[in-house]
Amino acid sequence: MKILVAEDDLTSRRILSSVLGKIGHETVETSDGLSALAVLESPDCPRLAVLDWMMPGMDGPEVIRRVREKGNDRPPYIIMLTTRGSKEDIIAGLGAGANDYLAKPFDTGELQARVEVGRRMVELQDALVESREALAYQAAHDSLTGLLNRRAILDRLAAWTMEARDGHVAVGLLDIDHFKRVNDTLGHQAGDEVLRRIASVMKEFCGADGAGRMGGEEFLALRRPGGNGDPFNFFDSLRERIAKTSIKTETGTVSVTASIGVALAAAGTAEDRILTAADDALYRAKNLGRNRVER
Ligand code: GH3
Ligand code: MG
Ligand code: MG
Ligand code: MG
Ligand code: MG
Repeated sequence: MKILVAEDDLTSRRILSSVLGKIGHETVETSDGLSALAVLESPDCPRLAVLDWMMPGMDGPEVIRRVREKGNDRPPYIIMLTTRGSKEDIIAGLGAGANDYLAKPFDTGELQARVEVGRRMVELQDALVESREALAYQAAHDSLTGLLNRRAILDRLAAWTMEARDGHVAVGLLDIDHFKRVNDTLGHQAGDEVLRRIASVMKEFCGADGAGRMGGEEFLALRRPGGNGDPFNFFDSLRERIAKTSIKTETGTVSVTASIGVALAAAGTAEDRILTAADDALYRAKNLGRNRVER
């Protein structure tokens, strides 16, 4: 693990580095508070730091205070080194945001043990951050296709219409035509494969941000304001592209068509009004023979 050693005294700094090196850590050394702060605020910041109390430029507690103020998804674990043994200083150091402290002159075994505690804390924290990120991803994405799920794409629509001000977000509600036949003739697995392929075509057209699965074989495609040309043409080329895509599955090769209902959403338009308008247009597209775009 990479560890910052911030200590102005050369001899102590070298000893710290060598002790930490012996238990397999790589150290970054600085001899003053400001460069310690710069290292701790860098994007590739070490996850663990041993910080001297008294240093030129800025003292240890002030460095810690600034690092904590700034906030960080993965905050460094900081051990304060101090010659002062007084309770007040320990309280001040911990109050500034240190995780632990070690009195100088330090005992090698104790330093290694405290760094080991720090390493465990950092690993625990990283695991928590990762599982939180994984949960957030799962909560926003459809597991079959990897597209945004219904709630996430509708949130995106709301956000884009808010940003649109005087433009419109074009909304295409897309439903695969006679999709039931794919399941009936080639099986459910093949049906799933078709859904994944359609999803990837939609991603290509709308970006991962602008494509979502509403449920079943129904998708939502968004186009931001300011895109070139009529949104109708945009959705019609999506429709055409889908119709031309031949999809290989384990049980056979198939192609499908889709019908799309288009509606325009301006800032302040209620979500259910947009969806109703798109749904009405989709209904017309189905009634007029499918494989078409209506608005
Ligand atoms: P229409 O042109 O009128 O839309 O006809 P359709 O057959 O596409 O529509 P219908 O609503 O009758 O059938 C949709 C089918 O989609 C029924 C359902 O079993 C299937 N389906 C929904 N979700 C999934 C899924 O995740 N995987 C697979 N394989 N099939 C699904
Ligand atoms: Mg010092
Ligand atoms: Mg249907
Ligand atoms: Mg359908
Ligand atoms: Mg449907």
